[in-house]
Amino acid sequence: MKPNLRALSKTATNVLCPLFVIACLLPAIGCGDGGGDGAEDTGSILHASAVAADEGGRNVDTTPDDTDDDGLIDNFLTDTQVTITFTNTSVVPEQNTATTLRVESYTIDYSTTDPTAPPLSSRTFGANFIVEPDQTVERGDILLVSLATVDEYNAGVAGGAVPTDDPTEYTAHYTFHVENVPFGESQTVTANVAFSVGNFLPAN
Ligand SMILES: [Ca+2]
Ligand SMILES: [Ca+2]
Repeated sequence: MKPNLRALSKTATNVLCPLFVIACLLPAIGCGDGGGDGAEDTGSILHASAVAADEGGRNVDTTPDDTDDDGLIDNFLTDTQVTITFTNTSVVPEQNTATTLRVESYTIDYSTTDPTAPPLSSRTFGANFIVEPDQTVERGDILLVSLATVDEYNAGVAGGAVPTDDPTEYTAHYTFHVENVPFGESQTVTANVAFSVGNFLPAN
């Protein structure tokens, strides 16, 4: 059964429009706490933050390894993922203004403070998960560095962009593209995650 979105939207509009009057007053007293652009239009503030890394930080391996010295590679490269929590809260906490949000995609821009390290291209990945009002969702499948980006790094180094420091420190700047489900409005939320790139050996 396909839900009647028009009816749903109309109902939500009827219920929530009075609350938006309150929500729209809020920026004057500073609701822009980095929860995401567009929050004032939807009644929801989405927070995104990376779960703390294990000791040793986030390491992205650039080179497959032969860990037992039998001449055969036994540690292959994989995409590196990061766990990020998303929390959907009301713009006006006392008024329960939050509505259902769907994270649809995310774009990662990479930066490094190492001027000789290879620049890494922005990448956009699809997503499709819901964060209900007052809910926190933990996603362990958010890409941090794909194999394509590792290839780009290796090609850059091979081409002469040799980092000063090994491993090389980068930061992933995330922009999550979010749709407010009942209203069809878009909003974004950002998060930053630091990581290291180098030839690492797998942890035992
Ligand atoms: Ca081996
Ligand atoms: Ca390695």
